[in-house]
Amino acid sequence: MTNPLLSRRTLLVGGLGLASVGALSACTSSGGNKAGMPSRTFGAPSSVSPSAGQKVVEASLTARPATLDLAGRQVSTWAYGEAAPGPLVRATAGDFLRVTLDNQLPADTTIHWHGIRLRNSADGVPGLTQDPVKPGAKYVYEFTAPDPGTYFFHPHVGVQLDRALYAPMVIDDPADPGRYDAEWIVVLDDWIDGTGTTPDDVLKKLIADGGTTSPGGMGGMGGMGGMDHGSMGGMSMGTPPWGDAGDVQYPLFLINGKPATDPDVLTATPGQKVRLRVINAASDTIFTVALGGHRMTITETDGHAVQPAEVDAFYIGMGERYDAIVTVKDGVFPLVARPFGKTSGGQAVALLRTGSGAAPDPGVTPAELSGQVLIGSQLQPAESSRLPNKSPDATVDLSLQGSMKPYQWGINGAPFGQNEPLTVKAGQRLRINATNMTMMTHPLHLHGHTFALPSGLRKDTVLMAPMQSFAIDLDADNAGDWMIHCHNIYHAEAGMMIALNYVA
Ligand SMILES: [Cu+2]
Repeated sequence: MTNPLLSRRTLLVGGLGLASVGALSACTSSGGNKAGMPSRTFGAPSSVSPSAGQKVVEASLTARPATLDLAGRQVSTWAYGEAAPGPLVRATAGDFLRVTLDNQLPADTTIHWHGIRLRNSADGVPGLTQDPVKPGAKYVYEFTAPDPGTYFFHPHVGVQLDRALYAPMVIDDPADPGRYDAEWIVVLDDWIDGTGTTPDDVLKKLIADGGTTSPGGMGGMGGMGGMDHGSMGGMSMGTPPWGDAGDVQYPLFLINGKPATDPDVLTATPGQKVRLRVINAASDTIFTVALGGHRMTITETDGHAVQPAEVDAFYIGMGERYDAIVTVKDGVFPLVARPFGKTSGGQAVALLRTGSGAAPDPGVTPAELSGQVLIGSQLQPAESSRLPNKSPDATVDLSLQGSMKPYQWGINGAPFGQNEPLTVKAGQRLRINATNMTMMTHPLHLHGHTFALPSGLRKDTVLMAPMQSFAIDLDADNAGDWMIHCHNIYHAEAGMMIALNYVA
């Protein structure tokens, strides 16, 4: 308790009139249990076996320090192996996955299988579903992946996601009609690790820069405390509603681990139908994604089919996934992911090459970026993706709260570890009245389930604009203790998380 950040944090939390256990204590290290979390221990993972005839897909991942070459710039980081993103894990819906994590990091870690409706004990949340995996230790994740779709995985410890600890995961649909000739997995990231700082240092600085006073007192948790941070320009007419979209100024943005000056390239043949699987693995960046010279037909989000929507571009929040089909033209085209609301670091660019031609400038602005830009929550669900018609059996409120100054984020009046877990009974249709009471946009993510927006659109991660509300419904069909949290990893680590616990 000698850490000055922690002691000041304790004071701040005390200002909430709440118990002063610092949920942020974990911020000051890369691992370890959060103070304020239930002090549960789990031991070895419970054993589970594949059922008769179930195909077993095995993989192993070593988390370790690595040096990456980002267009000639060497950065020290932590990775799954020697590259960012880590290796693709791919299976077919219904397969049994057995993935061994070998922790060669100098810190505790875990793996969370983002978006997968898996058994609770494989969900990768230390203190809630498993013990942290210690340095030098191994942990075997065994689970069935029931639903096809585009997913990814990453640690659920500290701000480790903002290193290179992320990789795509694809669960194929055995009934897929095969409407495409080629596939391009596109993983977006914002990069700062090893550029003179680390994500842990970034978080410390955010907290330090947040100061000790809250405009309007800890009314801050009431919600409007972010008003002083940046402008409200994003709220004006004709511009997207994300308000002040990020906390961190990144020096680089990556597609498939590569900066715009050394872009990833997909080679295809003119006329082919290419399926894009776009994953936002960034920690603090909403992107606008466009493919120069093409319109894209969005077919899925977060693994769920939508009514096909042809767009020029789309927004993608941290943790979201969008699948699109594009019939490719002849030439060389930039796939651009432009960071929303960031004033430095340029943009992420990859290339689609189907013919001859020079590569576009790394700063290229495809006309599509200023065309029709989809806000994903406005998609309509495919009929096959709808929840059955049913009235809610129970309703709970979920209020996203906090501010930049002080740098303090929470749900339902307190940071994680001090807020009261939401509860649900198995078999219930639960309605969560979610409201963003802050002046920033937050991607709200639910573990182990997906939810339906009022339109019926199924998601596991949804962007909530400042002061926006959604009534989201879920079927409680996967018992356990689960997280609901903001997928801005800095907000989450600062407390913007809450548990959803199944109760008898
Ligand atoms: Cu957030």
